[in-house]
Amino acid sequence: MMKITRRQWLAGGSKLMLASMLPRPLWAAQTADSTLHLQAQESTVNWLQKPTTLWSYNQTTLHLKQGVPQKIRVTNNLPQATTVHWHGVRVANAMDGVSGLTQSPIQPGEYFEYEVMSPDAGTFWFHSHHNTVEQLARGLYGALIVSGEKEPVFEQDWLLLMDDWLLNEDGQIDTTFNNLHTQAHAGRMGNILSVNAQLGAWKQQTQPGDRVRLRLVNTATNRILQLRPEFPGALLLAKDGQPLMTPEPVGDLIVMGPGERWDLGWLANQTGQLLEVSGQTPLLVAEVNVSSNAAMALPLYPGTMALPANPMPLPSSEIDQKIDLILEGGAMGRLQTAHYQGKTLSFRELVNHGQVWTIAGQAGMSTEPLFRTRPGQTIELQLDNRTAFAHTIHWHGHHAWADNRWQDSLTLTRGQRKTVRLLTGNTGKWLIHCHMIDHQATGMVTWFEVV
Ligand SMILES: [Cu+2]
Repeated sequence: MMKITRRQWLAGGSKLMLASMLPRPLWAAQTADSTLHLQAQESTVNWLQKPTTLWSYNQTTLHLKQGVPQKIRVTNNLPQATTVHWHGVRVANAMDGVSGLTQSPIQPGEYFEYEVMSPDAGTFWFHSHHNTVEQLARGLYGALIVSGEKEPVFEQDWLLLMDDWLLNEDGQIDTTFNNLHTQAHAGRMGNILSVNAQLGAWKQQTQPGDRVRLRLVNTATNRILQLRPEFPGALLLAKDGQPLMTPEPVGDLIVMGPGERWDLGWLANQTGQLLEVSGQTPLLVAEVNVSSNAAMALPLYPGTMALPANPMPLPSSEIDQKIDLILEGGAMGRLQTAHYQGKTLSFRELVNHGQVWTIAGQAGMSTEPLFRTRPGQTIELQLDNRTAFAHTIHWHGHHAWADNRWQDSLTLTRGQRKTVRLLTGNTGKWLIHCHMIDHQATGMVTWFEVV
């Protein structure tokens, strides 16, 4: 190990002094300017009669260029440690932001410098991945828009971050983040729906004939959004940041589990709206008004709206490895036993450890990965939801081919089975977990390793 002598230290010190007296070299200024500074901090919103305190970032939307590395310095101004996960971005593993797996958490008052390079253009988001059950519920997330050079022009490019908040009678974030009974069911549900951190419907105005791109992100901790799009002629352009090969009609309902994204596109010709219909009465989420001189519907040109493909290969039909991803546990799940921290425990014993959900017979993180593989391998994941609840399974740093498209998250209804093909990419340790954060926190999390 190099020993720093007093003389070296003095020499270094005097150089430093000299440097500070000289005019700042241009490259230093450029370096400083190109780093994005993200602060995790307290903030307030005025949704009710008095302010509500949230945890948030100083920037709610980050813009990156496809394929261009971006340094992002995250400074933690919160009273507890944190990390940032770049959801859906095929980052280098050390940048994935998983506390305890890919990095140590950023302590209060400290910072961590991420370098995020997205090979894909599209709609992503970022959020805390440390004590997520509390930090996401308090609002610690933002949108990450990666733009590509060859994307078609849209006169309107809008983003909707939709969230579900649980506020108490004082209008503050309810702090019962870990209620095992709730967690063994569908998870903590909110009593407030926000769109872009505002209460009430999000409204915009556009001209007839404008090409509209609408990026939908479900940032809720546990709630599945059921959205009814009423935008005539609207098409699905991309899922989880990956363009569909051919845009498809949106249909009557878009079901979005926590963390999932959809990009919609249409040619504005009449006023349209987006409703959330999971509750007893539909909630108006968004309204796009088109000035009334649009006399007739305009023809659609799906081809002109198609987003260029990202550098994802077509899925291989040759499977290198098959992995069973059986989801078990929860209320009414009849789980008998599971592995937890190297032991086989009864369901009752698991509950005593705050664990109620399992993936492939294992509750929580294991010391060994679920599987170990090499880059460029096609892994068939056989998802089998043997529980009485829906789950949104998210794989880190990768997309998997499911329902004829690349996705980083997939919602399975109770009892549903689905086979997806994951193409392994960057080396490292990657999580697979339920993005209903209450399920993740109580066992539904595992990992795989690419070496
Ligand atoms: Cu789940």
